[in-house]
Amino acid sequence: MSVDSSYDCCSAELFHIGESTPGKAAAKAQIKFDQFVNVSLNIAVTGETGSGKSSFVNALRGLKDDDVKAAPTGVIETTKLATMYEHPEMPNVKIWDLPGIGTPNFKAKKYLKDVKFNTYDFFIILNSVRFTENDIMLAKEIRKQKKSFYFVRSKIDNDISAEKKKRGFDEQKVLSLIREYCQKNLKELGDPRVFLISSCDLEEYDFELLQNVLEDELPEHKKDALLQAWPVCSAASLEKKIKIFKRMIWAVSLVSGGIAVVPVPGLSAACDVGMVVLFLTRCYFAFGLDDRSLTRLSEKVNKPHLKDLAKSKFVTAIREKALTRLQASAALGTIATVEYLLSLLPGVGSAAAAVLSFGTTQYLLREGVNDLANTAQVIRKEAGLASVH
Ligand SMILES: Nc1nc2c(ncn2[C@@H]2O[C@H](COP(=O)(O)OP(=O)(O)OP(=O)(O)O)[C@@H](O)[C@H]2O)c(=O)[nH]1
Ligand SMILES: [Mg+2]
Repeated sequence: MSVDSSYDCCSAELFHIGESTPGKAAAKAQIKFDQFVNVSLNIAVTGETGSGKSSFVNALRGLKDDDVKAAPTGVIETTKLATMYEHPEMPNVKIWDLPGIGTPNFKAKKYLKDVKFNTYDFFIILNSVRFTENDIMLAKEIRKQKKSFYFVRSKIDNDISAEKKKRGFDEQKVLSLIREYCQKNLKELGDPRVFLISSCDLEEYDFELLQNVLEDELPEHKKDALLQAWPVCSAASLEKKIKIFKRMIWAVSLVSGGIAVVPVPGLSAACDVGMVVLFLTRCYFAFGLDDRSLTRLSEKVNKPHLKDLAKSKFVTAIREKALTRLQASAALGTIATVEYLLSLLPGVGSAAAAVLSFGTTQYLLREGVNDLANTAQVIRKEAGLASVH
């Protein structure tokens, strides 16, 4: 693979994105990249007291309830104020644990005002039994405020393990019954969908379906934020993540690729090497290759050796060289880190890092994303989880 640093190497890309000059293309790429790492996504999790809100917030953040940074959960832990939890690795994604709505004199309008409803992109309304008058009142009020809501019937694993003990147990039948029962309560809202979920096991039930529906309904620029942060819950969800990272390679390469960038006012000026490192590090976390995700997966499938598979060139480099706390900050990447990453590639001199060319950056990112993607796929396979057919 040639790593030509000249202008010409990206003319095909310029044509592809419909820009006439490198400067304009780079400015467009910079906006794309800035959106990719910085667009805010605020998810509100609400519902009755004890319905599993805090556990769901933790699950969305890839945390177990007993992790240090987890939202407190338990039979007597009650969330009384709206509490914001940043996604641990993607701070632009914020998940809000809202107070329970269980009181008898619940007033939806006041509740929404108190929790500052305008902060959120959408609401998830949880219930672990059946949806009640309060849930319905809240949904109506959310609709009035022109926001979206999604009903989640939580703790499905409890229902399944209770039903399993009965003779003639049929999981699909049980799930259909729960779904119908919940939907019957929600008729007056026009038959909204109900997602059956267990925060203890995101690979099961409707968690992936919820991801797909959110993806369909979110505005375009918010989708990538959702896809990066949403826990890997199926082979298809991993594939989607791989795709969005591959799709961004052109933008990162253009901006950090030695082309004079027209300054875009108001955008964070992520420096060249910072972008490269930030991008690959995000990819590493999004694919679930970090220690915490791998430990969680190993425990779930009872295969302690899974971590031994996360030792490819780039996975090791990213794990060792940094980079546990991700901010869209130029300070994050150092020339030394990028030089180190480049040294993993055959045919690229380390001095190249001082001025990254378009070709070099694209080569580095392609190799990096492929290496991380392959490793994540191999680990899924070894874990015995379903793969894409
Ligand atoms: N089996 C199972 N238990 C769950 C699940 N989600 C939550 N729980 C348990 O249900 C209990 C209540 O969960 P929380 O997440 O604290 O509920 P909450 O809605 O935040 O409660 P409040 O803050 O008091 O309103 C805890 O003991 C959780 O461990 C789940 O999906 N499956
Ligand atoms: Mg709580």
